Amino acid sequence: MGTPSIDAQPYRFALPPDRGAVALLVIDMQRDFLETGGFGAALGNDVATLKPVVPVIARLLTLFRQQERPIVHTKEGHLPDLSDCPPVKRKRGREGTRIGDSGPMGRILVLGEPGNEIIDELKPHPGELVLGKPGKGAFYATALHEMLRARGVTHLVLTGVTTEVCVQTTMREANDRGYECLLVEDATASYFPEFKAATLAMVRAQGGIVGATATSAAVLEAL
Ligand code: TIU
Repeated sequence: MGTPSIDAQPYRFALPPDRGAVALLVIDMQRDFLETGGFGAALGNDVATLKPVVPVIARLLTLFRQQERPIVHTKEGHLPDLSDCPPVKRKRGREGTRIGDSGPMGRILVLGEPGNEIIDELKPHPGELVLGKPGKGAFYATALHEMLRARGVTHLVLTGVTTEVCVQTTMREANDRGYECLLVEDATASYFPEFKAATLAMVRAQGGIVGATATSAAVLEAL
């Protein structure tokens, strides 16, 4: 017996015949994370690191729209009174740049503020679900599971930022709820490239313990 390879991925994301069963999840592609003056920058990150995924997600959106498959956009943010923000989260970070504080794009990580808007390049189209979420995971304290079940969605194609925070948390939540999950390798980014690489590896290790990963080229081809 040798050491098991962390790249081993016997798990296959097999496409169901029903087009409507495969949804594209675009996680937190909002100004807060991708533009200067938002939450990501306030945490000390270089927001330019995330930019390369924008055209890749745009291509996936185009195909899902053409094929009339379900699309869900999420936006991380809290209610203006911060009643859905645990104090432990609010007290983290530097004074003046914490959740709820005022910044160049409005109040940081608060729903409805300019920083909470999805970036122009990936603006949702009418009819697509846009979901505010108070947690890192998109299923926590939201109706996402019910919304997906009501539409007959069984398979999720995950994209967005950041890989090891909101994307990975959401993928783990989805896996535990019985969804087939595929993370698109070049459609997700982290401020820390090594964390992205580790996330992709841990998702697909152990026979796909959390799901599968694939390039956008492979996804576009398969669809
Ligand atoms: N800080 C960080 O990497 N991410 C977040 O706080 N939220 C998301 O990942 N969306």
